Amino acid sequence: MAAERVIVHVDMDAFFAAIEERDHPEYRGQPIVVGADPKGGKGRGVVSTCSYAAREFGIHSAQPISEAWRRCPHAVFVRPRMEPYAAASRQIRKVFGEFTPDVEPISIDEAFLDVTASLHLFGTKHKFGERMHRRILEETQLTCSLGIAPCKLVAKIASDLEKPRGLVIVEPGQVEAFLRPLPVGSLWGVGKRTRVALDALGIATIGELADFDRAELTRRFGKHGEALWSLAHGIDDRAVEPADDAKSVGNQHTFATDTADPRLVASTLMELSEKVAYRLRHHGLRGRTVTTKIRFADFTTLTRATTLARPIDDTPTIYRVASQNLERVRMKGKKVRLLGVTVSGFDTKARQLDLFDQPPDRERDEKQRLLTDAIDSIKSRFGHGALRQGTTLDRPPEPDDEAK
Ligand code: TTP
Ligand code: MG
Repeated sequence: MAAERVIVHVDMDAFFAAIEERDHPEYRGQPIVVGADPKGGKGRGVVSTCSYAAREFGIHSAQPISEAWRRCPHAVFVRPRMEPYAAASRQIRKVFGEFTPDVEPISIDEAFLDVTASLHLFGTKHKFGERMHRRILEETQLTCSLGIAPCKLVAKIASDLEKPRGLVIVEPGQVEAFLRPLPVGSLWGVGKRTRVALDALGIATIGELADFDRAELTRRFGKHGEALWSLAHGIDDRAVEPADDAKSVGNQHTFATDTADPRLVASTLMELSEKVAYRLRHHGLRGRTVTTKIRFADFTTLTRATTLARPIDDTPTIYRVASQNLERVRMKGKKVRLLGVTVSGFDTKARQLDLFDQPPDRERDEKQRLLTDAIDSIKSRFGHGALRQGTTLDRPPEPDDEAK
């Protein structure tokens, strides 16, 4: 039998709100709500997250901001600032790297680590957990919660149990007992429809699912039923897949009709640059290489790449370099079928480099940063169609871009 794996799930506590509290000592201890502008209770949009003090009023992520206002009008309401959140995300990723190279980031504030091979360097699981807490706190002045278990499923559930600053360890022999009392909805792949169907069979908890006849589940739900039965028994072989597998972030767009219109090409390039920049920032990534891909009507495809001295994640720079790449392609009135923009060459030391690089124009950089933050917060609330930085030329909306 294969050796037991040791999987850690790390999730930051009240991530955006904790960063606001850290950066604004005057907010300390007050309920903090990060999200849309409440506009005295008339605001639209939702809560991104809130501090634990605010949760006591029943405020939570994705709740209408107007309801949050109603529940606690004296809370501190702030707009999201993606830049410091992305910076903290990069910092925690760097800390994870001190513990194992097998890190799979799941979102901006959360990751799986496979520490099967490295745990012995840190002693017991408990010592490992305490050290992770301490290192994250030292580097970011933020707290996190940890679940340590033999598989992803259990590690993820465990990290959520004792938030904030939780450390829950589930030993291999305890997995089934740990899972049994939990609602079936805690299992991966159990959405609302499955929950209703299971409920009709009298299955509400993971234990009840585990006790259910396996063949009968398979008969009713096919492969999905069998997978659920396995999960209910704590059988989850999914590997931690390191982020290094993602070496680039790119988007491409196929025109509804092939085009030779330079304005349409330029504005499409701008939209692609903006999507890529947003995704980079969302994942706390910056890259040094910008690649532009162009496919002509006859399907010939060319790529041009430029590598910069500094890693970047902002729309104007990506757009500028992507355009310069395109200028190196002879178009000669040829019709364009597809355009793509990709950023690669991710630099985990991006923040450090910045400290030594004097920006050429601080004021301009600051303005761009504020604009970028504002756009990110609008997009996170209303989706990508909501707002676009303009190229000098406008164009009518196009069909959805295909993400690569
Ligand atoms: P979560 O980890 O789900 O939440 P959290 O870190 O704020 O709180 P917890 O202690 O319960 O983990 O999400 C991480 C960040 O993602 C969160 O701080 C804000 C953002 N987010 C949104 O913008 N909208 C959402 O609906 C959710 C769930 C999160
Ligand atoms: Mg979190």
